[in-house]
Amino acid sequence: MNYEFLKNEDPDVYRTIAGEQKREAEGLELIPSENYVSPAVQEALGSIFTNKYAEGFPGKRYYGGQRFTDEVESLAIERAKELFHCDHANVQPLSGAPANWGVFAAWLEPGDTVLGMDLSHGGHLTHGAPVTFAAKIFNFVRYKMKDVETGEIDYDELRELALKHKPKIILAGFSAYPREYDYAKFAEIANEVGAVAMADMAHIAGLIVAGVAKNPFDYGFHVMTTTTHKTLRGPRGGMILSRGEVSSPLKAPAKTIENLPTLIDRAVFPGMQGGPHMHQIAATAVCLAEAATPEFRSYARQILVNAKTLADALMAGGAKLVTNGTDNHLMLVDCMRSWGLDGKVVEELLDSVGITLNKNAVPDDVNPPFRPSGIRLGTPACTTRGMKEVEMEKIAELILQTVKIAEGAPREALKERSGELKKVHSDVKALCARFPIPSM
Ligand code: DSN
Repeated sequence: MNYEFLKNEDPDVYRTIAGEQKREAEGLELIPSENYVSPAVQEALGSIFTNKYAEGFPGKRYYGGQRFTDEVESLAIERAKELFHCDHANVQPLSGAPANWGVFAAWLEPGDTVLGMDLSHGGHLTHGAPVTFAAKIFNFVRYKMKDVETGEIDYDELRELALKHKPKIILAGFSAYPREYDYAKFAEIANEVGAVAMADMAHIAGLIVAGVAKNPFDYGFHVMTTTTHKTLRGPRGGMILSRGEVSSPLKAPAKTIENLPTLIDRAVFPGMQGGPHMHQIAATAVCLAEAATPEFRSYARQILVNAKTLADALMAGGAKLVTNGTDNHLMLVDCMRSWGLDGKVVEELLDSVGITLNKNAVPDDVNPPFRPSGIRLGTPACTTRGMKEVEMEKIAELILQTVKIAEGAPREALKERSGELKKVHSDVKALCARFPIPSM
């Protein structure tokens, strides 16, 4: 995009966009929840659909002028249903947290219990972390991994907790868990206690539709939430996918698992949101068509190959990974165990050489969230740029070199070593220059 109007009309905002564009182009993006959209997704997101109010759903709106909004939202819905193998898709949630709220609002009453993964074991903030508003309304009980060396979930504990607490929802999903779930076990336990089996697949939605990660719907799950901007490579947004009877959202159905699709539609609108973001929905439709292509399947396969290569190279260089590796696109390094440095220091150090990732808690972390013991990194974004195994080995080398510069050195001494950091930074820029970002 060349921003010819913005440049003249609002140079201050233009400067920030140009700055971000340069940062993205010259830096290595390893935050596992980030990615680069295609030029077509970006065009749809910047389209005039942003002008339109469209409360309601296709064919059932509260405002006139809906010919094209109906058409584009129906496209997104049908594409999502086909890709995820489900009966219904609500494509209106503004992002992942509202998508999770949509399911809670559809199915729970205040005080009801949800069984979700512990945050420090890889679960997500919106799965009931005590600081969230949801935790004030609902009762969240947490399950964990049985063994942090292998990452296996403690399914016996999960079943005991389910029998004891009688949750209304059993929630499988994560934002920092590098292994596959045993969805069949989750669904079996959910059925035993009459709970809805819900999967929050935000991180791996792209891997699921490409067939390189398991699809929870194939194992009896009832509902799945996701964001659209991570491995799915779409605009910032969310979706709720479900199985069951689809009926008109204009009439309240009985509260049965079979009626989840309609309960979810009513929970999203008018329950929680107003006008859907039609430009975002148009861009979602575009990314879903892209995700159905053979090129996207190769891309998803390469994400996994790259993640394994990067994980192996980091471990070979002495980094200690939680669960000793990865089955998906992300990995978690225990920085305290690896280098005696906390995650915040390592995040900042790597930022200074143009490598972006995020500090993250490790299981049962004794350090506080703002200075946790680990870092989280992943391969979706650099794989979009076309990087492969050889580049992953180079990235591991650059990370290890950077950390070695700081290892054992007091922070003040780092200034004296700025020449070495500058050298790594120029290697990072040289690598990035060979792999342009598609939407720039
Ligand atoms: N913030 C996202 C992540 O980084 O995993 C999840 O919402």
